[in-house]
Amino acid sequence: MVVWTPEEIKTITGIFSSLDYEDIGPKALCRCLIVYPWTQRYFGSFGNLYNAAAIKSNPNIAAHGVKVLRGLDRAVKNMDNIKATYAELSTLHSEKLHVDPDNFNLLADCLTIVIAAKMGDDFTPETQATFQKFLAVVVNALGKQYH
Ligand code: HEG
Repeated sequence: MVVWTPEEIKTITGIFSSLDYEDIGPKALCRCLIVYPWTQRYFGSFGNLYNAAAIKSNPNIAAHGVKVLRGLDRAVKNMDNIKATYAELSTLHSEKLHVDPDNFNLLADCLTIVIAAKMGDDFTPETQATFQKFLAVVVNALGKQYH
């Protein structure tokens, strides 16, 4: 059972309340697809992913990036119950989409980098520690239904 301090909850809700999903979501997903090109295999029906420019201007990828952040929003709103909140999403990624769960960490790291770049000096080591803890819980919950 994950325990959150009031300070950690404040940090996480603070980050997400000031986040522009339409900006950060696409940037994080694009970065993941460009830096780790094997992650592109799950998006074969999304159109042109030929190079970095194509990925960054692909509207289906942008829309999916926003969708992923909205998915994270559910974890923020249910911080004491992330595992149960993500049970169905985990089953979907495992049984239907067959997404290798290692990829959750890759996307989480890309999201951290994009948010760090956006927040600049406000992304202190303490903020990073809390954000990494949050993402670790999310990644763990998304991997729960794999067997
Ligand atoms: Mg996943 C669908 C969230 C990582 C590939 N992802 C979805 C959906 C959500 C979501 C909310 C829509 C589910 C639905 O339609 O009911 N994804 C989500 C989160 C994270 C994540 C929160 C991790 C932080 N996803 C992830 C990774 C990959 C991936 C790492 C592949 C590298 N997701 C993926 C694909 C779909 C979804 C291929 C289906 C897209 C579609 O066909 O529309």
